[in-house]
Amino acid sequence: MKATGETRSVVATPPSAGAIAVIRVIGPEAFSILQRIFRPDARPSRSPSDGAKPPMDRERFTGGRIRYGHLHCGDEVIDDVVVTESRPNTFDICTHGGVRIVERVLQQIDELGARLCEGEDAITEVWPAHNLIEREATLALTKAKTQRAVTFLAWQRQHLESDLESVAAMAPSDPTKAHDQLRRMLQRSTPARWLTQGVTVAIVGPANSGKSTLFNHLVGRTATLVSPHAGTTRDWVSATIEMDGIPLTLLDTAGRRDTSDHLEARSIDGGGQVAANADLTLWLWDGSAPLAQDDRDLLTSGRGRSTHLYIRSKADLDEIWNRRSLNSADAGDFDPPIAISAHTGDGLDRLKNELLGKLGFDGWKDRAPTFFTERQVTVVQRLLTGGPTAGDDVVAIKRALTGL
Ligand SMILES: Nc1nc2c(ncn2[C@@H]2O[C@H](COP(=O)(O)OP(=O)(O)OP(=O)(O)O)[C@@H](O)[C@H]2O)c(=O)[nH]1
Ligand SMILES: [Mg+2]
Repeated sequence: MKATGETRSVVATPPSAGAIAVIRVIGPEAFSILQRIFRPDARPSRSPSDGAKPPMDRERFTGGRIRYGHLHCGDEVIDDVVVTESRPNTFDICTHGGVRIVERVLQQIDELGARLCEGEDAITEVWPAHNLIEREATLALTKAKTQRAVTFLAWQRQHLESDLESVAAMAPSDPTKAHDQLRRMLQRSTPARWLTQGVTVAIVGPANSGKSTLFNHLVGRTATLVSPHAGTTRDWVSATIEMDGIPLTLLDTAGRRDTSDHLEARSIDGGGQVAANADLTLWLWDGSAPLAQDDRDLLTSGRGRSTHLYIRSKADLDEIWNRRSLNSADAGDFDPPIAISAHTGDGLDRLKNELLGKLGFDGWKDRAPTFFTERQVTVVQRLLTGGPTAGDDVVAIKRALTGL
């Protein structure tokens, strides 16, 4: 992070072609740098030091005034620009867009002593944060993939600190209640991470069970091949969709079966590994075909996974098996499979609802206090492990979370 006493620059607009770009110069030397490169003229002069003009007066920027003029690099006029002092010692130079124009201006500013801020520091220079929670929300907002994530993060940015304040205020008189409140905020952190960063859902199951058909249906286009021949999907295929405002990356994998085909065996292994790292797995079995012993073994092995859903596909065809027809040893405590037909659309709404429920979005509120970064979760977990003690604990948590 840059020292705040240092004069620095930041490009507030994306690094690509565009009509305009905004370069911000911040710090004690910002105005003197501007004086050396900017001439507030209607027309370009030969150089900033030519003629008998006195140096530019700071008064020109008082009251948030916007000044039109020319940016000079020695004798050369780089661009015509508008400049304003958006905060004390913070000047926004609005140039014409274009990567090379911006590069040229930055080079000039750099030679005069302003160091370029990039990455997260650049974001918080343009969108200042008053505490660590605001900073984390700001950074997450710039990467938000859906409107729902924006609603959630904007709310946390505005309210989470004051909610923590209320919990800290209640803690001395009722530490148990304060700790319970923090635990509730903690419980929501996993869905929060999925909402803000995205969740990965893999579709796995025996060959020919309809995985790719379901994948295409959820993605809303033909993104992967479907055919009546078992073993169609080889490489795993991924596509990112938005499901109820949750950014969701779907993975279609090669169907599992015994095969002597070396390439197919590698596809099955590779797909299995990708699926093992997914946040949630959809296990898909063809309800219109008899279950082979391998399929039963797969069903059993899937049982241990914490986040999965069982699906019985091709529900528009005659049902050959269902949960009741599995023998009791196999069936055990299986969640009942969700019957779907990707051809008729039956069961797909239920599948989406159950999927969102499994991810923790049943009764979810975007506008409720939630810890939404790994740092926040670690801080709270570490300090909560002591159990409900005096209110000092909660005050310490609030301090650690906000950095105030
Ligand atoms: N009747 C009916 N047929 C379906 C349904 N879903 C898929 N199928 C058919 O089942 C066959 C296999 O579908 P795929 O989606 O390719 O199956 P897969 O599981 O991806 O197969 P592999 O990639 O080989 O593992 C195709 O002929 C599909 O048209 C369904 O809901 N109803
Ligand atoms: Mg397939």
